[in-house]
Amino acid sequence: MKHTIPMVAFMAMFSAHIFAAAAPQPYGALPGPAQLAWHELEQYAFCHFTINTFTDKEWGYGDEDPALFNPTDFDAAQIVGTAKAAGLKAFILTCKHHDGFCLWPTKTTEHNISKTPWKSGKGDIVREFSDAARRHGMKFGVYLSPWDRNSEIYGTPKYIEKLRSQLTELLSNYGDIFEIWFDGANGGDGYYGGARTTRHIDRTTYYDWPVTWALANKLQPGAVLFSDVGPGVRWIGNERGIAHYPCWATYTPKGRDGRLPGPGDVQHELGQGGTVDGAAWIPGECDVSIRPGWFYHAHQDDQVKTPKQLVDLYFASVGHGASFLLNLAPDRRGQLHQNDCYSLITYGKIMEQLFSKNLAEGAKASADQSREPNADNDFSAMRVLDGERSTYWATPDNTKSATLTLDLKGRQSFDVIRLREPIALGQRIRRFAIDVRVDGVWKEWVANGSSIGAHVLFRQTPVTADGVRVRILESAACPLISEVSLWKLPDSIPHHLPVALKPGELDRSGWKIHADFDSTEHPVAHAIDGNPRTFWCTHNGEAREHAPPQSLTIDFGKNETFDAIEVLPRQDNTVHAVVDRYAVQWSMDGKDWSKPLEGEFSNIRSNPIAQRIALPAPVTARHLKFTALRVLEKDNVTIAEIRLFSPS
Ligand code: FUL
Repeated sequence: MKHTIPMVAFMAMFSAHIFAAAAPQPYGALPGPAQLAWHELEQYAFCHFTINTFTDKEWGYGDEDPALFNPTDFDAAQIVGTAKAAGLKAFILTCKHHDGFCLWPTKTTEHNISKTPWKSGKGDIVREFSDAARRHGMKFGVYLSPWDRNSEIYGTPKYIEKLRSQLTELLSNYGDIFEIWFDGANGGDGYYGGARTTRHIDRTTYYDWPVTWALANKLQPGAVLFSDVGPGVRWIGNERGIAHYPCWATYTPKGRDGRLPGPGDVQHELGQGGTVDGAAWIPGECDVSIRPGWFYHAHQDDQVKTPKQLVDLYFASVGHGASFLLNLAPDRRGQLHQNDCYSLITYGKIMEQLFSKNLAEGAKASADQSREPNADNDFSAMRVLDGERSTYWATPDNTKSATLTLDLKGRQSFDVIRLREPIALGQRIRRFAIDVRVDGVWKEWVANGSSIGAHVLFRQTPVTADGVRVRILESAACPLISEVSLWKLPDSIPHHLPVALKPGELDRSGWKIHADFDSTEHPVAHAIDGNPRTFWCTHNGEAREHAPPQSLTIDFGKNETFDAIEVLPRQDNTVHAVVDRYAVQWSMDGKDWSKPLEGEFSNIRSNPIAQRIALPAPVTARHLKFTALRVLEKDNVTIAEIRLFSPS
């Protein structure tokens, strides 16, 4: 007995040592191998290109003649290559949309590509895209609509067999598939083999999803299965490409009626943020189209999202912890329109520039607590800087809060920070804040950090600092971090589409524009964005209108010579707030302005076309001021576009 106490103490010390040196235990729901691989993609392409491209519709009824599908100059490499240039890592094709038309020569229905004039019925669009994706080093995925408005047996159990046969064809004949996309949409009515009726199905039971999912898993074990409820990846709950923050990778789906949900029956709102400590690992995916519609419509050519909008979407999706599924809509040639190409390629360049230099490189990382190393793992704070997702800084068990500090290699200027947890061990951190050290003083930079998971990015006010500190305030299990990195966005991100310059028109891409009153709803930047539908408006929706005189000023960034100014009034069929008296002035330095040249826009009420102000003689200046002196009807000011022309 006499030896008991020292012996117990010795054992305790010994086991504490063993315990401390062991790797941390996983916490909560965990990702499977296919999900771990999927998390590394972060952003990838969707492609809606089928019969609707040729009928100008978003949903086909199912009665479309396959002969309509006839791209004049199909080029999978142009589409996939542009997606690659945008930095997208994979490509998911709508192999069959709701109209039931199959883009591959399926044995399950006559309603397919072999009945089209394209390549005399010998073509296979799924093959073309899957081959092109592989050639470009990108993964390939398939979208297969469960709803089929063409099939005469839709609504009967036999249709489920047909759907599974289609799935089997797609998953057996086109190589490795990384994601299978099951759409929850089901509008009821359709052609249904000529019945032209409405068919209701019970979304929770009709498709018998567990059996279909098991089939998919058997044929493609490396694929993640997408639907409103997963089981591999969940819908984020909107088609705007925006995840909530926090956005947990774990999720407990809830059905509308409280039953265990099937796809199409889930409370979508919940998908936006997931569930903290949710039942399963089902991370969110943000799907959004680069155009207003999912399919190509020529009248939307000027509404393609700009590079700036794509960057914003990246931060609202990947930045919040979800993935970014960006839809591309090839035109009737079977290629991406030049505006889409411009935005995608420019977006790719911006992101490449953003991630070209990690400003945390060369820093020294330390922590107030670190786990003891063992033979396999070091667990030190320096692991957050080694660029490896699988290595990480770890704290001792039972730790719930800790601080990690980076002493940067000198002063660094940055505006983006990315954090990662080693997700193979679960999503653990619940709350954190980030400070930066500026001139020796710590200042809070990110206040409300919560979810991290595979990735979270914060785009903040640019700062020049020599230290960064991550304060973990709450964690469900001892916190682990595999990456802290710092980045700087390029100074200028194009916020307009390229528009063919009119003869003599000055290029507006480097211009900076400013207004006396700049509204958030209709910013003055709209006056030089090349889009005639958008406009600057000094009424911001609130009670107060900002009445004339109202000025906008433009800095060309260099001296320009011009002899005409063109002003386009708003083009939305109203004369409210349309300018009909103006003054223009110019300046070399933005301080000393020329005498105002005043004038009127005659007949603008009846004919609101572009108005040309011809200057008496060519002017060389760096700045222009346009002042609206009077408007029609309302008490605020609107301008759709302002352009300058050099002397011919
Ligand atoms: C929706 C569909 O109804 C749209 O047509 C599109 O395919 C989109 C990605 O999913 O639910």
